[in-house]
Amino acid sequence: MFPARAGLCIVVLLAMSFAAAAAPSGPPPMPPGYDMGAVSNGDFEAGLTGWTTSANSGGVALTAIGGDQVAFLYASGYDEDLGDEGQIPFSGFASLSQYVTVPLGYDQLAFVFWLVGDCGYVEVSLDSEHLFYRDWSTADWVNEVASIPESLAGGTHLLEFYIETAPGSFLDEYLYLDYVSITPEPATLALLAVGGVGVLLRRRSV
Ligand SMILES: [Ca+2]
Repeated sequence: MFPARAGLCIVVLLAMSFAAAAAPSGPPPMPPGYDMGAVSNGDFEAGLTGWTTSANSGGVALTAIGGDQVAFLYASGYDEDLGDEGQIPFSGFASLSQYVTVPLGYDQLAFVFWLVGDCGYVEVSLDSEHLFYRDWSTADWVNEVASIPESLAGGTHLLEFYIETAPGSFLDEYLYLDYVSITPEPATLALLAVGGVGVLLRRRSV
């Protein structure tokens, strides 16, 4: 599957006449009522503090867009260290991760991203559960919300954002990321609030 995809990417590359994919022109929109919830430094305003980075070519860095700090993952389509000999097949990757403890009732992973590059993919996972996948670029910031399986609530899991290039595509993959949060769904939040009020009422009546 990958070689076919790489071939397609080379065709696309030629067809596009090396037209560069658009990078973000302005800062990401902050989701309404944004709350990091269980994630540490999910808005990257403290740099990459709390996050662990990994990459085999290219890397993970931080960049400011319109004064807003966003994580910037990039993977190279070839290994510069190996020169021409290392170009095919080669698959570059980069990842950004942190361990999160998902409180009971917290069932929503939200983030804002902009993907540049059509020859690789981005995947978001909590341990072995894949919560999100995309292999085509975006033309703007995307406000994404993924459901967290109930089985993961109450436990500590590795939250990972991962990008990888297709072997032999020669193309790089870039992910701009901001406003990562793990929170209850608004409906769940209302139930939790009602539950909280119930506890208060019970305490008062004692
Ligand atoms: Ca930010």
